[in-house]
Amino acid sequence: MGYVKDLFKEKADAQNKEIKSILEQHGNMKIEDVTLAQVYQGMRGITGLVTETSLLDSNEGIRFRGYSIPELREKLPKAEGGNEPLPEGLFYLMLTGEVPSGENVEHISSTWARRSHVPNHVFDVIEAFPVSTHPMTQFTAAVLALQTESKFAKAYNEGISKKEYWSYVYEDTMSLIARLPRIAAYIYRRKYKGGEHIHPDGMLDWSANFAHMLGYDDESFKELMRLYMVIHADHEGGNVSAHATHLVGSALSDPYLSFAAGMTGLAGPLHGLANQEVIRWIEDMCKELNSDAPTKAQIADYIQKTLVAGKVVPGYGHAVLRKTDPRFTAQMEFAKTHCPNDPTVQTVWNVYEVAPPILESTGKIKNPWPNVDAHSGALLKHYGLIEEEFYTVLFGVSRALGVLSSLCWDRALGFPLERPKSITTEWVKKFIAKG
Ligand code: FAM
Repeated sequence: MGYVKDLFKEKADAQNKEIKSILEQHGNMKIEDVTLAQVYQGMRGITGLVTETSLLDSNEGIRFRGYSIPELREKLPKAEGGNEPLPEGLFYLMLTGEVPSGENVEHISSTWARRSHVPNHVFDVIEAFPVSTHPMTQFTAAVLALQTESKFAKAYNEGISKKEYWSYVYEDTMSLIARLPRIAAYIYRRKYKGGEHIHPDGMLDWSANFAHMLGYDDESFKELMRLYMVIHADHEGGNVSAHATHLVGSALSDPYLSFAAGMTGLAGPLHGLANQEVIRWIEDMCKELNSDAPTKAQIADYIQKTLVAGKVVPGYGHAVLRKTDPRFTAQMEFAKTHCPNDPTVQTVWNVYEVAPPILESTGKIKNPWPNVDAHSGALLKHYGLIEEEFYTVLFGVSRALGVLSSLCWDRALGFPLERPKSITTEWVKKFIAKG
């Protein structure tokens, strides 16, 4: 057993003990009341899940095991000559709760490089789709096709003790994360580059190899990929992709099946697909105005027009956050260093100045500030990755780090089948009548 796996098990055993004692002493403690409005309105603000990997504060943004994004950018090991954190390090942190050394990160990198082989039938499944198929559909189908490789499913089938679940989920997690860049790059090159595929380079870190297989060998694009893979990885447990992965995993569906569920959720425009929608919205605005640098007044008019048409302004608003998303700020800082004069980047910054007061003035939008998706497309476009339909796949590859390390915790902590109670409006009416 590898030392990361040993360390994870040690941490999980300790956590299990602690949870047992918390529940013995405080299991009946009430943490909040639930209103009917919350039940009808997307369960906002109802605490109902435990996710150990990260915690979201509505004003401060995400913290991974207690560390904010600026702290991660400082503390996590970097590639040689690089300034951005390596996502392998974030995975290690989310899984074990410890900040990794350079050596720990190299160990994860080389494990993933070793396990990155994708069987041919997965490519056959991708090839069976018309090229025009949305990349997220191809991606999710490819993950399902890869389920043939699940060690958990095989072991379960053969009959294993509950105590061993975590071990097979861990193995599947490591292999699935290792394989995702190859699958994603294959879909990209098939759809947009005439099927001219690029072989992996086993000497590169996970993100740099991904960039390489996509066809972008520029060092600063590799840095962007490292940052991108870190900031999109996890956003506590209630968001659609994390919650879906966790929910499906609770039925003991293996990590491939569970992650595919998360990805079908990420593919929705109110969640991960928003990064595609943002760049389309900006491009539609530029087309309509016949300008690649719309003025702030023009942007303000276009926002009003979007709202009047009954559409959302993509990249703005959040179910939990109430301030500018630090994932937006991290990308803005990256852009200030690498591409401050890019016209799309400048438009993103102008939208940031103009949009919040307009959204706030509607009186109903709870968070008028930008989220992670408001910035990412402009950066990708700057480096030539202009195919916006592909952007959510990048988000998905990154999201695997968070939702799968959480799945390891779910099984190591022995979490049961998730099954909240639902009610009908008829039930509600009777409940109200009873007073
Ligand atoms: N533009 C226009 N209207 C918006 C809006 C926006 N950016 N954000 C919220 N609203 C509306 C919302 O549609 C709702 O309208 P109705 O009452 O008419 O249904 C109202 O404001 C209250 O919504 P809320 O309570 O402020 O937000 P929710 O918690 O219901 O929804 C989001 C949160 C993210 C779904 C919503 O803000 C939105 O649709 N934003 C645009 C899409 C987007 O950027 N999604 C990405 C979120 C992201 F961080 C991620 O998951 N990757």
